[in-house]
Amino acid sequence: MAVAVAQAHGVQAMFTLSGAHVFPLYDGAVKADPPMPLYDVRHEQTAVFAAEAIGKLTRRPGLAVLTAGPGVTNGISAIAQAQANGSPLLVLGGRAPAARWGTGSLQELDHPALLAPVTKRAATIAGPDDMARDVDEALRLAGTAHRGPVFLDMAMDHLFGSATAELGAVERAEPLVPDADALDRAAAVIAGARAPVLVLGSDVWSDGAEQAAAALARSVGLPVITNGMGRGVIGPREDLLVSRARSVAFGGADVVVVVGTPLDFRLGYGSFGKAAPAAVVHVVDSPAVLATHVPLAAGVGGDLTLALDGLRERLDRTGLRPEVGTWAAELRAAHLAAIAGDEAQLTSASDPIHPARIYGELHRVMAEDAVVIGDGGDFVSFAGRFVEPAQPGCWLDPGPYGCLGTAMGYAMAARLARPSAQVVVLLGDGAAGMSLMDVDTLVRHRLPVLLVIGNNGVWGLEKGPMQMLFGYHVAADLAPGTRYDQVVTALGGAGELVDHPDRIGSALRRGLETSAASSLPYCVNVVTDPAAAYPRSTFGI
Ligand SMILES: Cc1ncc(C[n+]2csc(CCOP(=O)(O)OP(=O)(O)O)c2C)c(N)n1
Ligand SMILES: [Mg+2]
Repeated sequence: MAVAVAQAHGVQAMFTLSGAHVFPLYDGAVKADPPMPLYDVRHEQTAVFAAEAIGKLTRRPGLAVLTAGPGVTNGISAIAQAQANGSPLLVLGGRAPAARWGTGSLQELDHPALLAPVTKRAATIAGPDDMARDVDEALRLAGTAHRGPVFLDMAMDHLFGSATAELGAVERAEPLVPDADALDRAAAVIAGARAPVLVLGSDVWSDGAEQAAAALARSVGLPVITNGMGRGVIGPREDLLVSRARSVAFGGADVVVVVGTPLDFRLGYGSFGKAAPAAVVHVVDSPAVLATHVPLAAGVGGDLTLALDGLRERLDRTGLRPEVGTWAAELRAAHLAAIAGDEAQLTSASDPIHPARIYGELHRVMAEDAVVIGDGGDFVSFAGRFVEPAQPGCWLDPGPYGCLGTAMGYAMAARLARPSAQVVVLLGDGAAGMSLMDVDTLVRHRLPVLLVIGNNGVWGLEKGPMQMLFGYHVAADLAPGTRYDQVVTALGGAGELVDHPDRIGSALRRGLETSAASSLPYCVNVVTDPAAAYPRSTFGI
């Protein structure tokens, strides 16, 4: 019944790791018409990360099924990440039998108490008769802005019971109409700007507002900085994109309009402007996530397409001040200068290999619709700088929760959600250790992806900062040159070690071709220079 309800909501796959507490859910998946494919993994975090990434990529809730006790607790980091990312997700958990509760049965734990802080709702389904209604409500809640994870568990004796229910059609929720006065205020602030910047974040994509966002930027000529899944809403060839001129833009802006992302550490907690503080306009998909920790010149909460179209219509009537064009041109020039300045690193012939060279080579082999996944520290920070997605919905980073270990789960989801696109997974060697065993899952389920490891033999993003803060470092070294490619090969995939810059390009090409031809993962394990740390001024704390 749960499976039928989930299918009615568009759920197409179940990610799980076996446990007797949830067998009836497998039975339901296998016997559903059509059957729901099961992707069985080697660690529950991979199941939840995969379901989360299905939510991110398809904008419909993903489904993970976790067995009672340790199955659920193993999934918690990924659930917390889904909460921080606003990813639509349903996690169904097994639960020790109700009839034995409190008497010491295997894996007895009251999960909802543990899950409540990291979900939109965490509850126990009271009995078989409530199953259809609760799952339906959970999927609705998870998929309604502001999106996020919902957790439900069901006692084993109830789950093995039976009930009947009428399944109604699933209607789309009505979009939340943003307040007209708030839109007027926001438009007035923008119309008075001399140096505005528009920031487009993940929820622009999640809320399906990428066209409205691009239309607003283009119609009024607003310079744009993108982040998270908002990357690619304005592509690299458009003059409005100024992401690489971030510090100039945020330093000189008098108005910053932030759409679809929180005013968190990634955006200086919402404080912009060097000489004078910039006025901040926050536009979000739900009033519940409007920033409260900084003064806002205007705040709009509601459906992002309606909000952005509403702003565009108001601004089209008034027009922006003429100096905005000069400011936008200055930012674009700074953006292009930063890109031109990358060239030396992207083509670096240094030996040991500079990680930037890997990105220089990737530029040559990556298709515009490639899904790029980053799981690691410095290696992924370099990716953020050097990889500019051409389309929205193609960039998967961990988001503000920053949990390492997403790689194989996100990779599974990307392969399933985008069957014909390249899937390029960028891994730090430290991060790789957290999910590499799930290469076995990619192999068993024939999910071909390219794994590129920036193997610097250190937890780079921790080693540098500890050295800077304490003058020494500890607990930051890994074994140098570990053959992660051989791990992938041993698990049934293929791969190779690259230790010379001139061999990166051909290895990447081979990896893409071999994985596509064999339907297996391929690992290009590049030994990089541990001294080539990502230059950073803040640690996000
Ligand atoms: C689950 C988890 N544990 C620890 C951290 C802290 N952390 C952030 S970056 C990082 C280092 C990552 O090292 P690696 O993947 O090798 O990438 P590198 O920085 O060396 O390129 C660590 C340990 C984290 N973000 N998530
Ligand atoms: Mg490393």
